[in-house]
Amino acid sequence: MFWLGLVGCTEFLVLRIKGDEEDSASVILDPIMSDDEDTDSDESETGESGGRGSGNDSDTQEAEEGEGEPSDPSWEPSNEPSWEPSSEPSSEPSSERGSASSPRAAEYGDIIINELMINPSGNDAEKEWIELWNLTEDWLDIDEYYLADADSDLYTIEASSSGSLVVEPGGYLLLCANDNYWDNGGVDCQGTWLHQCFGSGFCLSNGDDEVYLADKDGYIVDQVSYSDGFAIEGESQGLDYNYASTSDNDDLSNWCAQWGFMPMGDNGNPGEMNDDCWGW
Ligand SMILES: [Ca+2]
Ligand SMILES: [Ca+2]
Ligand SMILES: [Ca+2]
Ligand SMILES: [Ca+2]
Repeated sequence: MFWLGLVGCTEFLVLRIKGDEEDSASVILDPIMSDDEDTDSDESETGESGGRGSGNDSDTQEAEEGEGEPSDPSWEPSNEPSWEPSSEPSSEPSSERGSASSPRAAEYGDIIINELMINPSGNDAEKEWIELWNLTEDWLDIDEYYLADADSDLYTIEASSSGSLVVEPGGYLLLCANDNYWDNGGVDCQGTWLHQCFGSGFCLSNGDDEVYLADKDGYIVDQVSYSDGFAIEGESQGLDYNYASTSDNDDLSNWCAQWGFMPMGDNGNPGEMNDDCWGW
């Protein structure tokens, strides 16, 4: 558990699980005020919190609960979150059909976490990536959405170019630690995150970890939690395309190492349909 962020924080985020994943937008990430553990220092004094100490070069994190959805609701960012979710509803009308000229905001279940390069060969900070898959017949937009985990990771996805976080019906979208094709293993990326395993960025731990995709208001769009041993170095893990749903991707037995050949030598199917885990 990370307690690094405890000191000096007047505010932290809590993952609140309101129901199971079958409920639309069942999970919301909310800021709440802490009135028991915090000191009286103001928010500007939180620089002493975690993220800049030594020992943050490891890509592994302490074991938590193993598989399944996180049941521990406590979430304490290790430094001051730059995230101030609005209480206002999303400006995009959710009932409107997304089109190429007017994509709609992705909601729960619309787009799923479909493939993860957790432990690339070489430098993880340059070569991790996440593939999302749009399961709808609409054009979807995830601009200003978040990547987070149950610990300290929280980061607003950055578009690689204007409008790049719009994805066509049935299309794939690649989020990368580094969008340089020649450095990241040969992946065409539409969005990036700041690779920090401790601190204000986001990373895919090579041990156990969680991946949350949350919308602008902090509502979970999809989440996947994986256990230690899930990642294989140099091979992405992909969801069997026969099990493409927010709930089916919670079951790690529906995932398998991908065997597509990436340009720089690792295995994976970024931007392409995943392998059928049971077809051979
Ligand atoms: Ca990693
Ligand atoms: Ca993480
Ligand atoms: Ca899920
Ligand atoms: Ca893929």
